[in-house]
Amino acid sequence: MRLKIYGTAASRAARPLWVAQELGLAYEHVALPYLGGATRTPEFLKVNPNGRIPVVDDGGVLVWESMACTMYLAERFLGADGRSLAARDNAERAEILRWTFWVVTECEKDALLFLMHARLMPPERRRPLLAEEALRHLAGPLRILNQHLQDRPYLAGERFTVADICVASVIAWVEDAGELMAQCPLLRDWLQRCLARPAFQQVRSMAKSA
Ligand SMILES: N[C@@H](CCC(=O)N[C@@H](CS)C(=O)NCC(=O)O)C(=O)O
Repeated sequence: MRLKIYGTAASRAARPLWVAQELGLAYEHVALPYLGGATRTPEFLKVNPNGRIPVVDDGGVLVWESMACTMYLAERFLGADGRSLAARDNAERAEILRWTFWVVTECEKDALLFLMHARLMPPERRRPLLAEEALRHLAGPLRILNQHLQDRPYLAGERFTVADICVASVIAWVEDAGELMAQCPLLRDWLQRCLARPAFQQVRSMAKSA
């Protein structure tokens, strides 16, 4: 198959997989795990010298970095119904770029700290203070996104775009941080709208069965 997406759905590969599912793309899923050295073999290092997933291979064009993979697919492909997740004008392009860079630089590290230390790591290795501190750091940026959502249902305006996928896939890591979500009700509702989409639900069930 011409299009391949490398990386288990239980990883940042969920981001490009979500785009592929939204658009109904035909792709081969090479569900490499991120533990156990599968991303560090000489063969995979030729695909991504960083030794990380996800990677999109579009007929030999290799894209790594999850947000780059996600935006590449959205720019490159339309859905079968002609639907696009990419920018249709400069105003949408500005929203997609700024919120995607924002979530990676302002939110991802803290969201991941919370996920690891409050949810994923074995209880004896968790450091609850790190998880609490991460949520405190996130409160400021998430209030800004909450405010942005005051007069639009999606990040770029009236329609769902790749910006929603890039941002929701990070904020989903703190989805069940009840107090934080209660402080940002518009963001909480937007996140639920995004995560309820059939394409995301498909990716979530792929992750559960991984
Ligand atoms: N900034 C990178 C981070 C990629 C990353 O850390 N991927 C993890 C899985 S979510 C991985 O491949 N870990 C395996 C390793 O580092 O050996 C991106 O967004 O793609």
